[in-house]
Amino acid sequence: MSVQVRDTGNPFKSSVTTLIIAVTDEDDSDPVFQHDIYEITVMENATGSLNTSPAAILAYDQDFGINQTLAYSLQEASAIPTDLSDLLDYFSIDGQTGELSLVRGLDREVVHDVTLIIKAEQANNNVRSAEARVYIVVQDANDNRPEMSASQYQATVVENAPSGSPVLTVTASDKDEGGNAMFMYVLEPSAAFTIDGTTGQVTVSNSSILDRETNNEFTLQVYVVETNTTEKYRSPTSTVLITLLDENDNNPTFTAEIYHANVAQDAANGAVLTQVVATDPDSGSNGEIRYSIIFASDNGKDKFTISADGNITVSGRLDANTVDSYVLVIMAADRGTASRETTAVVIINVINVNSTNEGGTDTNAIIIAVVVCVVVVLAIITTAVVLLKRRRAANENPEENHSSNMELENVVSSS
Ligand SMILES: [Ca+2]
Ligand SMILES: [Ca+2]
Ligand SMILES: [Ca+2]
Ligand SMILES: [Ca+2]
Repeated sequence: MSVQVRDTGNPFKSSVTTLIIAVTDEDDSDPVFQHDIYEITVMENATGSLNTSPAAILAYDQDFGINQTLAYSLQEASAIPTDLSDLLDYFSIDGQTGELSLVRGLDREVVHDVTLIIKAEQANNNVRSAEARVYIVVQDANDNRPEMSASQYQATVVENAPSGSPVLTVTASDKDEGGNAMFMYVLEPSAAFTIDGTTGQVTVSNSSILDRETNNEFTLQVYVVETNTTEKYRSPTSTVLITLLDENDNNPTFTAEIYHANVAQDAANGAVLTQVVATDPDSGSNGEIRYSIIFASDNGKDKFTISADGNITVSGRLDANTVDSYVLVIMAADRGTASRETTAVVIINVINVNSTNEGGTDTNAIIIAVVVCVVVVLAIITTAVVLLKRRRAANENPEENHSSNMELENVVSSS
């Protein structure tokens, strides 16, 4: 600045000179960061130097001269969604340059947004300091395989269910994010069932294979595979066990179309004539069989009864002289809600035991008696003829009389 000096005379005399004042700085200001907030985007699992935005971390001292040296340090770290207790240890900052680094890789599935508070303080006076924030966004890497929600699934579906019928829905997940977490469902084998690759819903794809009587259980494999990644990671395979529920789709079947039986007319009530058997491959009540006599010839319905196990028994008086055979129509019906049935014929011959057998005995006796009589008569006639012939011969030749008489005696005694 200019300094003038003058005397008090009139007019005065003066002189001007330049005065230079040197101002010595006093440490009266804190340091300051160039930016209050720095931002960083870093890949999951990456380590090394971090590039901050909008510029490299830098603080400066607002004083000049002796107070310029600053030291950088990390103060605090917090994260979303998980606040790791050792989060600060993942980072380091160069005390002199302020360069920020990751010394351990971050797991995005654990922390994906980190906030750091950094500090710059004067090397000679740590009371003089400044703070700034660093926001770090962790970007996803495809470091997780998708996983099924269970290792085994079970479901039931009624046999013959039409194609498209829903059976069950399986689920899976991938801890990664975005395209790294996209996958599709795969079901193997896919002959009878199919899976919606997007929703995991399993439906019937071929109803004709769903015959419980042929195969009542299907064991399938299900897994998911990534669709948007280069790795195409696959989940472990889970099992899908599908059990078919029965539908009443089979008629009972008799072991024969026609059964034959004989019964003595004097058979007691309850006597078993024969057993008819029908089978039904359905399960439960759909395969339980009831037998009934739905028709009997000659009003014979009351004369016979069929039991729960198919035994046909006598339940009325039989008389072969009146009716010597009956035709029964037997029905086997299952107990399904929509009952199915089938029929068979039983032909029953009634045998007249008493009269037939006793009559036979009488006839035989008569026949034997007649035969004996005929034989005796024939023997007498033959003997007589022989005697007559020999007597005539003796009259013609008397020497042979003695022997002839002897023979005659023998013949008579033998007869
Ligand atoms: Ca993944
Ligand atoms: Ca990941
Ligand atoms: Ca049935
Ligand atoms: Ca069935």
